[in-house]
Amino acid sequence: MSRGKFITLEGGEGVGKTTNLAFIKKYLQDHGIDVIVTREPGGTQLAEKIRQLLLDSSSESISESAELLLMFAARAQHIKHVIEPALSEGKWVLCDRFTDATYAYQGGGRNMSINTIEWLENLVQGTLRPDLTLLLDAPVEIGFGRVRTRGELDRFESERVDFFERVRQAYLRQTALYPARIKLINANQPLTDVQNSLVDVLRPLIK
Ligand code: Z5A
Repeated sequence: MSRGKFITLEGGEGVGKTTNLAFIKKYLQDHGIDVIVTREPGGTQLAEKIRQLLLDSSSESISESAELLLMFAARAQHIKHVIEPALSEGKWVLCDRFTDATYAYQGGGRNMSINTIEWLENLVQGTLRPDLTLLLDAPVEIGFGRVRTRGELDRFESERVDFFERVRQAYLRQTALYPARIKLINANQPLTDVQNSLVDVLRPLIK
């Protein structure tokens, strides 16, 4: 049996990851692909507990190093218990955020060392990298406008606009570094146009 494909969906707040995840799942299933959908931080019992700790805005302040290590701790569990087993069984894995988010939020947003992130990436993932990453990109204020009416803000959502500007720029740097893997999708257009762009990228992969 051939190994499944690993697809990640990335982008800043409110760009439409959750909305488009459901669309991509259906598109792949309609083409006969066995796909599981998961997310980071999270995806296993322990990793979801870590997610709660990371998003809780009422907890004690979390140091930048602790945040980075918790992201990778959750990722280690997720890879071992969900991602690798599914890929080995020939299933495709569609994941809402992965390590590009660490480069963007901890590297870009928090200005943490890229070398340290790379070191942890190699330690935790070995050779595992996504086959395809779809980066939904939109100006920060567009994403904010779509989601800031949802009520209480989590620990990341409470960050200021300049934090999210750095996140966006870091995502764009990742895209420039890995153009074959990361495909930039303009998320600042009507949903049907975003989804047509997604299909254009996905079509060659399922042939
Ligand atoms: N994080 C990190 O720091 N480091 C890491 O390594 C990882 C994560 C893995 C949790 O992420 C936090 O973890 C995240 C980074 C950090 N924090 N932040 N910010 P998350 O993915 O759970 O949280 P999120 O990014 O805040 O997700 P979100 O706010 O739910 O956004 P979204 O999923 O991209 O958006 P959506 O829910 O699909 O869409 C939002 C609304 O816009 C909704 O009403 C849609 O109907 C609407 N929408 C979507 N597309 C369109 C278009 N094209 N036009 C108009 N309206 C649209």
